[in-house]
Amino acid sequence: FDKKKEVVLRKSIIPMSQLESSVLFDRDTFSLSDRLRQSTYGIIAEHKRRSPSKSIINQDLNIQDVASGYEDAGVCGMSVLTDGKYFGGSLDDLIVARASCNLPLLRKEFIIDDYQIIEAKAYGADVILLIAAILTRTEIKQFSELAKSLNLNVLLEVHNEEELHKSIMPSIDMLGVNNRDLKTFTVSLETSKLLSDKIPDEFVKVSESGISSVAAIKELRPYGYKGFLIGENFMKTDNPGQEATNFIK
Ligand code: IGP
Repeated sequence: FDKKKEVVLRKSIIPMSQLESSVLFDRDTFSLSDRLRQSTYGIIAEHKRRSPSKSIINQDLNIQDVASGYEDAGVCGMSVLTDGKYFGGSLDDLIVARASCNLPLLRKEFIIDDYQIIEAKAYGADVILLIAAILTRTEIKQFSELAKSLNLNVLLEVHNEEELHKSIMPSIDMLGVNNRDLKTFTVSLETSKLLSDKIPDEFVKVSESGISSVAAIKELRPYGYKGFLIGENFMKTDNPGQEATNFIK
């Protein structure tokens, strides 16, 4: 897992104190969980150029156009992949998205260090993702409490009951059930259905991955889901914002 090495190198180039004195670091953030609670549609639209499961999805778009297209469509938030190795993203993508829209932005990243949370805020994110499969309960507590102290929302991602039990704590805002198994890449909406009643009501429930139709969302809503994270289905088209409008009417 060379994320650790990457973080060590990044830290040596831009020290944490420098990030903390940046213009974006000191700003009011948008709350994704509030928007999802109030929304009828609950779409979180992702920017993703490629993925380990599908290789290239779309390399030809400007992230400015994608961000403003999603905003015009009326989505609740935008997820920006910043991992370079597997997803072809970067922190530059995040900062360009920040400059292009006023949506709550989720930094989609494998977070394993406080430094990445400071980075998330300094590059314009409002929300961080924590993945239960790669973190201990102690780490989840440390990272989510740091995020809360910076006024960032926390989306905690789980794939099974064990991960869910390990992760429940008050510093989490939203619980995301990933329908994709990160080890085998198989996708099943049943994962969201099975875990829904195990998630306490105070958390906003988000269903993530493999959602490719309005029918799928209609199927998941009765299970209490208020958020739907959609990437590939939008990004595989020439106009992701236009495709997103089909999910908001
Ligand atoms: C989006 P999809 O199937 O609509 O493109 O999925 C999102 O859920 C997926 O990109 C994702 C992800 C992650 C990526 C969910 N959890 C963790 C990287 C890391």
